[in-house]
Amino acid sequence: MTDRACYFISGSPPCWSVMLALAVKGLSYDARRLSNSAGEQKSAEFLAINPRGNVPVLVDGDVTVRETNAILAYLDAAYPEPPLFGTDKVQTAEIWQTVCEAGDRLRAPIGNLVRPIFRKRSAEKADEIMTAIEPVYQELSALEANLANRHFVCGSDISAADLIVFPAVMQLLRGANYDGADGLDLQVLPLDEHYPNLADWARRIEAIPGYEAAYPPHWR
Ligand SMILES: N[C@@H](CCC(=O)N[C@@H](CS)C(=O)NCC(=O)O)C(=O)O
Repeated sequence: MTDRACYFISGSPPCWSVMLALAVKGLSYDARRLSNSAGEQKSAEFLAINPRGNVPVLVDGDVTVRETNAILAYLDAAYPEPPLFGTDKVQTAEIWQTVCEAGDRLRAPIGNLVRPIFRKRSAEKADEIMTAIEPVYQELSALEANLANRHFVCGSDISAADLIVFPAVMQLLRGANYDGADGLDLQVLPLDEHYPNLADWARRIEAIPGYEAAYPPHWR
């Protein structure tokens, strides 16, 4: 029995980031899945936990935290080992910079471009999707170059930056492989061919103990 719970929607990159952080920290938790299609995040019961009605939310004993980055920072303060935000000011600056930029330049645009694919509207939205992915390619290429001589996005150790970038990249791959993406070549699969360093990096993250428990249930 644990006094820690993570409220999540399956397949949500922010939720996955938090669950991966819990895995990296080796913390047990109750994974409380909410149904987006049933609108459970807007239920009176959940609004009592988060009046904004969105996820992820971490409840850790008597502390309740919403917002992905706030949760990651909270976890690092409450459970310092292993650190998610580096051990010196230069690392901390780079990690926070990457976390913020990845939210804006990867997670948000990828979420926007895969949504029509998941809704099986990729044929009618093909031009918009292919335009929207252009800046994402630039980010992926920069990551690919960066990972040529680093094991993780901000150095030799996993950090919050990896935990934000990884779910976004995985969502893009799922979109590229989705039934509804028929006829649309997003130029990311197979990842080993398009971005081999990213593929190696993804395998390092997949090897984290606790990875399986964090994996989006409806993707299994
Ligand atoms: N900035 C927020 C974004 C949270 C967010 O967009 N959550 C989505 C899931 S990815 C959600 O709860 N959507 C359902 C809703 O807003 O009703 C964070 O990173 O925590």
